Amino acid sequence: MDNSCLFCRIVAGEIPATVVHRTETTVAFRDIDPKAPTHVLVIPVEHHADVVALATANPAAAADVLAAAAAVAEAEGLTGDGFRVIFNTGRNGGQEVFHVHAHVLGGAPLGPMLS
Ligand code: IU
Repeated sequence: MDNSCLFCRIVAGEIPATVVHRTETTVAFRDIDPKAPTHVLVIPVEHHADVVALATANPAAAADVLAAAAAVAEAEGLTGDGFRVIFNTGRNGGQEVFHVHAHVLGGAPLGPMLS
């Protein structure tokens, strides 16, 4: 755990979040500033800055994040009409929190990716 990392502190229960799914290796919680009717962040318990660092250091944990994202989409009723999973990565990718997270977005048509 990195004490200076907001998402590590959410995992530890030190900062409140609306957790919707949890496994031994992942936590999923609602984004505080939702960009779609459903907007959930899925993170690994283990701290890695971004998806490249995660996939390099612990590919099994990366797979766990994807499985958790799919489980969240199913639980939120998104799989019928579809949804979007995004890993913003680095400065050009618009990443603001440097504990890797998958955005799971859905509940309405999201439009083209780059609009
Ligand atoms: P990004 O991919 O790093 O840009 O996304 C960070 C997300 O984390 C963004 O959608 C924020 O609204 C969200 N978030 C949050 O859910 N809880 C927080 O305490 C903070 C950011 I700070």
